[in-house]
Amino acid sequence: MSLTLQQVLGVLTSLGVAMRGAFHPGPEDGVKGGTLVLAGTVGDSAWGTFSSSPEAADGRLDPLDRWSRRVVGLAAERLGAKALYPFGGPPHWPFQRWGARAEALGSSPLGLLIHPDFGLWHGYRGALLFAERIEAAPPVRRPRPCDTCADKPCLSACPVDAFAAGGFDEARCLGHIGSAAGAECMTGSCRARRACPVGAAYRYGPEQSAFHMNAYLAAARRRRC
Ligand code: B12
Repeated sequence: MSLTLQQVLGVLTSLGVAMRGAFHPGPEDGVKGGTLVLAGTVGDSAWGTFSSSPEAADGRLDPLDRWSRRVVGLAAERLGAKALYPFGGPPHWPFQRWGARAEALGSSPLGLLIHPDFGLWHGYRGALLFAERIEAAPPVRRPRPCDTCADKPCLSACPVDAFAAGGFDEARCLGHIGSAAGAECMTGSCRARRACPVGAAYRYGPEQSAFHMNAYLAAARRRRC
């Protein structure tokens, strides 16, 4: 009997990961296979499961990436798929491009993908690549919220104008969040991201925000060493 998307959803949900859409990759998607299913998070959907995991408590580096490898890896094993991850590069798998193929996502001025309901508060923990073609309807296209957002508060909320030049000035951001003045960005999450009115109900809480911001800062410092 052939696999259904409902079965994939069942396995991912049982492991605490959200299914973030599926599509049939073509040559432009950089992978060969019949179906790619994305796995990730929406708001705090996996926060409880992750924060009570052994990886979160063992004090070793990159707990969320190691948790993702275990959980998405287990799903792949159970379903006969190959697991791919958003981290571990470069080179990086094009998760944002895949995400936009799989769900009603659009680009935002911050470089993060925006969802009409979840806003900027979502991410990816892995993908399952299946050799077979699993029945998957294309995502229902919805208007991109940024197109009707006149004020674009995301572009003016950063205290050090890291988005002023039309891209993301990472050095500016890091200089600020690594200093005492950046404490609010660390615990309250990126102020530019928070300024977006879309998906406010999905905003990360202080613990989750601090975790992600610390992970980002620590990874950036390691890259520089
Ligand atoms: C390298 C990287 C970074 C770099 C550079 C990011 C950049 N802006 O260029 C640094 C370290 C700065 C970074 C920071 C952050 N990142 Co980052 N990052 C990545 C990573 C690992 C690879 C991206 C890449 O180079 N892909 C290779 C290209 C070829 O893939 P692609 O999908 O086809 O790339 C497309 C997009 O880049 C897009 N694109 C290019 N320019 C622009 C501009 C706009 C406006 C948009 C919308 C898209 C876009 O077009 C490309 C071609 O289709 C991805 C994970 C992944 N594997 O995708 C996460 C990822 C993009 N990051 C993510 C996040 C959450 C962050 C942070 C918020 C971290 C945090 N604090 O929590 C910050 C925010 C920075 C910002 N505002 O841009 C999420 C984004 C989720 C989402 N909602 O879209 C991802 C997908 C990781 C994940 N596990 O979910 N990141």
